[in-house]
Amino acid sequence: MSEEIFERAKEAIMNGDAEAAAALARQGLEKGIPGMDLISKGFIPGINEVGELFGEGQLFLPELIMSANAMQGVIDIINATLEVHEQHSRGRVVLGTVEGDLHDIGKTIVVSLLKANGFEVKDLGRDVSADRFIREAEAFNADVIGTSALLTTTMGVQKELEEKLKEKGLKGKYKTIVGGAPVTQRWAERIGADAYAVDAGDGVRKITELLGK
Ligand code: B1M
Repeated sequence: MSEEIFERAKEAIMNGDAEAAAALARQGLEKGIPGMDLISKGFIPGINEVGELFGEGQLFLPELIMSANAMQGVIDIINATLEVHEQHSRGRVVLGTVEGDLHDIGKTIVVSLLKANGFEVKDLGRDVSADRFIREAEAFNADVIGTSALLTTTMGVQKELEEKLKEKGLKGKYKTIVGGAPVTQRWAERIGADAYAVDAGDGVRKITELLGK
């Protein structure tokens, strides 16, 4: 049963059918399928396939936008079901998508999962400059700065952040974690980030490790 819902969820995103995607998200939740499973096993494979077809020139921007909108609707529905644990903060994180980059679907999933796991998170949204990450971390008294980059052309902002933290003598004060489809462990090591996460669950694990909790 779950497999069928995952397959239909993938198709709904590929068809850019926001209504069908929302209905499947609700149906899956009603059947007791965990929200994160619906996202990672159904909807994400759909948007990844769309990305591949777009990259190959088989889909065009309007279709990409329709699929992205359908994905956003589903994320909103599933986020609303995640329980937020606010009693004992496990750490303070500022997180955003880097400057020049408007891809925020993955970042929003990471934010939700962190909150659901007891972290205090300030979501800076998208198109966030290295300077602003630092200003916000200072103001929020953050432990961790998390950056998401989806374009090979915007990954450089993650490097710029490391450089600016060093320049300002703040490198040891905040732990940094990087993510996003083109980002790798190797990139994290190259720029001197403290951690890399492949997906939202890995983000929670890595931040927990960084804070020694
Ligand atoms: Co665009 N886009 N897009 N896009 N888009 C990609 C990234 C692309 C790979 C598609 C392709 O060509 N195959 C390509 C980039 C190529 C490259 O850089 N070499 C691309 C392009 C070219 C573009 C435009 C330039 C297209 C144009 O205008 N001609 C344009 C750029 C706009 C801009 O940013 N300035 C553009 C626009 C868009 C939309 C607006 C239509 C839409 C985004 C809507 C939105 O986000 N609100 C969009 C989409 C949807 C995609 C794809 C298809 C899907 C991205 C996504 O949401 N994935 C994408 C192809 C792909 O990545 N497969 C593509 C699902 C999401 C859950 O995954 O974001 O990877 P992801 O997040 C994951 C992990 O990476 C990780 O956890 C998340 C959950 O598992 N993670 C972290 C992410 N951040 C993390 C941070 C952490 C930890 C983990 O800690 C800090």
